[in-house]
Amino acid sequence: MSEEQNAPNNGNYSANSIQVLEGLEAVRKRPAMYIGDISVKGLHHLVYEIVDNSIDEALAGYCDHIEVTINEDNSITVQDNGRGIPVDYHEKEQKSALEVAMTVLHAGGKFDKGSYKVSGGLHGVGMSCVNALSSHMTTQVFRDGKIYQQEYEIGKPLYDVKVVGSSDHTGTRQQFWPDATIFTETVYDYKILAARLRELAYLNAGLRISLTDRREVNEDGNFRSDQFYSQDGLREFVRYIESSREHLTGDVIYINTEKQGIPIEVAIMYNTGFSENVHSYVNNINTIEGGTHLSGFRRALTRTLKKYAEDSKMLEKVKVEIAGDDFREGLTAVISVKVAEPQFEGQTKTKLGNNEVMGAVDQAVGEALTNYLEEHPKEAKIIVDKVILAATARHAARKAREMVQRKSPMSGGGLPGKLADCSDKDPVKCELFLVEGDSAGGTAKQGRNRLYQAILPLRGKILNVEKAMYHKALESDEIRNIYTALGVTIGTEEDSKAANIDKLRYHKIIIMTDADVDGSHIDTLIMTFFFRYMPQIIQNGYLYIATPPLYLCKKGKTEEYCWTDAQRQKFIDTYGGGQENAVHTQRYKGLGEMNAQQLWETTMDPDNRMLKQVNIDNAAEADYVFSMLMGEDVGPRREFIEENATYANIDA
Ligand code: 0RA
Repeated sequence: MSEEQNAPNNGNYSANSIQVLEGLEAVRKRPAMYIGDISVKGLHHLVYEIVDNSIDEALAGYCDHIEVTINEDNSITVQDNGRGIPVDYHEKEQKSALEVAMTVLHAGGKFDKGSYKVSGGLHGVGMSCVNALSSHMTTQVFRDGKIYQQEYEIGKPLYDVKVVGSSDHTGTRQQFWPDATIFTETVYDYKILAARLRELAYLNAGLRISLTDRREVNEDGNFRSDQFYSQDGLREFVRYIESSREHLTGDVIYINTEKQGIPIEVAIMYNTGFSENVHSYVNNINTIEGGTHLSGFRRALTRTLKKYAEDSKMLEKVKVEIAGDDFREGLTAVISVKVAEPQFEGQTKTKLGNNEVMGAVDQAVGEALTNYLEEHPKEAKIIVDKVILAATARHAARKAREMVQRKSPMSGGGLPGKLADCSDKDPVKCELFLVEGDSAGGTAKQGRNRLYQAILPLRGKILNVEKAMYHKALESDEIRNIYTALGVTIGTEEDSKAANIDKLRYHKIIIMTDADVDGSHIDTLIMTFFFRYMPQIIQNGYLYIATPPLYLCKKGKTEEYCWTDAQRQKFIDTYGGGQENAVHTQRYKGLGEMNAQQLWETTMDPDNRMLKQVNIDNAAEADYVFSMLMGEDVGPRREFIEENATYANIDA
């Protein structure tokens, strides 16, 4: 409960409103504390805060459609068809309940609707917080045949709630303009919103969520728009994530039940690949650090499959010991639980701590999986065979790992021969460049600042870990070199594939490749490796991509590096047109065409360079995208690249 709610109410309206303003002032003073950050993430978080309230209304059973619109001016409108925020007079606060909801911090909790609050973790701070961070906000409530309205500026009401019309619908409509004096980024990214809204639709079967972008029309003259709706919930969600992977059996093992008063929904699918992709949610929040629900799931999966394999005598001829991890190779699952009073722990407050959830999920998954295996002996055998194969491969991997560790004793400080290390030893200050090719690697070694910049040249394309067994990955020289250079040990399979991430020797790992399709492919391979093997590196914000220029334009003494065709054209237009003058542009097809000084100036010097930080905005979507990019299917990949590629037109 916030302070102003604890404060005694002396009936003094103005004293009361001053307290309210102080609450919202706190949000404006430290916005990052409330919404994460004031850049892209926080900007999009505003939308989720508003949508969450409508989802609460859907969970309570009164709303089945939410419409999100990005308006021409980058304001956002969220409209739902719920009961509408109550507008009656609030005795304690001496104002309309609507005004309280919009202006009192944490007022959301005041409406006890007996449902599971969607909000949780670090954020979930409610509509008043969005209001405080908006230069303008308009709320309309459709209720009792009327339309009620109130507007605000940086959270302060411009007038009392008033009736502005009549309507036979019910619902709530919110429009807000993120405050440009607070946010460093104010342009919404359609894809970021779409990924989260799609996820929400899967997590809340039967709820229709639409997204429309009114900023531009596409070729057919319509606004870009998507409808997210899932009849089958998580069952469809795993199918979506798995759509580019080769299925092991084609079945989705689906559980939708309630244990000890906790609603539990789980969908499980096996593929022929080698990674484990389990996405877990508590009250619609992605718990990236896992927690008790995930532990319960894993425990039940291991126990049930092991018992089935033993009872059916499938393990008799198997020589190797089967471990927990073997049951999860090629496993994709989504777990969603609703917990009335979730306790979130961990570094990013995305780890569920409630102990009672472990047993509930364990029981639910154990029962359902036992039934499935008994009823589907053919599929059960295929799954157990895969587990046995995984165990066998794991033993081979252990041997390979022991080889690696013997060859390059990490405790003894043995570093890869190709690494040109930096002299500073403070990881916070140090950068490792992963460079495409020995030749560019050589240039980078000359051009770098050797105090804090280390160079590791990589030979062409590194192994696609999406398609390789773990022990194969460990046998690859390039992958071993990356592990060794980073200083992290290759983990045991039991926990994570990168143990002791705290030993990491660089807090900036920068992928530097040619600005062409091959370079991008290498970027993707390296990102896939980190995403699957050391996601902590990405989660901590340590992974970056360098952006070398495409052109050096010269006219007389004027020189300018250009990163896009448009920049180059502008240079030509400014310093004299004509094809002849375009010949004065030097084209860089690869890093190797720059000399050491040029590479330093444009791509490596912290004062001039532009690094793109890699982050996992939405883990389930990233899982889908990586498997699609690295998978067999050409169609969706081409589509994705055509839609997202931004290379200049370089004829190879
Ligand atoms: C509290 C009580 C009732 C509805 C809501 C809150 C509500 C809040 C939001 C926020 C966005 N959309 C919303 N829709 C509903 C129900 C009051 C009643 O009719 O009894």
